[in-house]
Amino acid sequence: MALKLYFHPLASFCHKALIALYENRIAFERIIVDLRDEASRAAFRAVWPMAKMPVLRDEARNRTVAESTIIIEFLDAHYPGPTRFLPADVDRAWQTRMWDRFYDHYVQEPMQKIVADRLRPEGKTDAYGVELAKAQLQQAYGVIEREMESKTWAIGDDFTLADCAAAPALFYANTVVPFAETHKNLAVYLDRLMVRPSFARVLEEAQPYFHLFPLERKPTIARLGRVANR
Ligand SMILES: N[C@@H](CCC(=O)N[C@@H](CS)C(=O)NCC(=O)O)C(=O)O
Repeated sequence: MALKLYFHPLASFCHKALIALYENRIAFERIIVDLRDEASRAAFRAVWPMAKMPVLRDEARNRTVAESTIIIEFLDAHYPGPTRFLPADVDRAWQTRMWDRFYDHYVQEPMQKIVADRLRPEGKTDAYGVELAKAQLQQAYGVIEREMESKTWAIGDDFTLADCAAAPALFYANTVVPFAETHKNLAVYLDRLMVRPSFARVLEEAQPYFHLFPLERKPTIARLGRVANR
């Protein structure tokens, strides 16, 4: 098979790439990376020395593509389908990139910081860093709440790269710092993302691994149940 995806079914940045592959029904070989396993980690490092997932390998083009956003741009360019992840219109394109960056930097990264702190050795945790990450999530929730007052998807009517970024970021962020009771528009948006068939499939495949999530509160595919106002 021309395309290989190196990923883990629980990993949020991997979800982002999987959504794009499932949206356009692109065939690919799955290579599950287990970073706790020395052989798996070494094999992955040989493909991408930074050892950050996801990584896409296109054998037909002899290309190794790292970084979830770039993987989606690559798929959009070389394996286009009915869902276009980057709008052709230049203004809509920069808005898409801006919100993709927003979800990665201000939702995924603080969420990862909070989760990763639990995996640190005793005496090496960073309580102040976790406090700052929680505050940044709250700040981001406020921005998204206002933004999603009038939108269906992250930049308007069309599902784009920005929604691929938003889906796993909000899904795990809601597990770590729940927002269903405090941010209605945000909750409605997450519910909408969770019933999108591409992301619903990603979550279904991740479910058997949810018990490995290192916080007491585990992820759940139960919808938030907030009723859309439009
Ligand atoms: N900026 C990267 C972030 C990738 C990333 O942080 N991946 C996580 C999994 S969600 C990872 O590989 N973590 C392993 C580690 O940090 O050792 C992207 O967008 O792909």
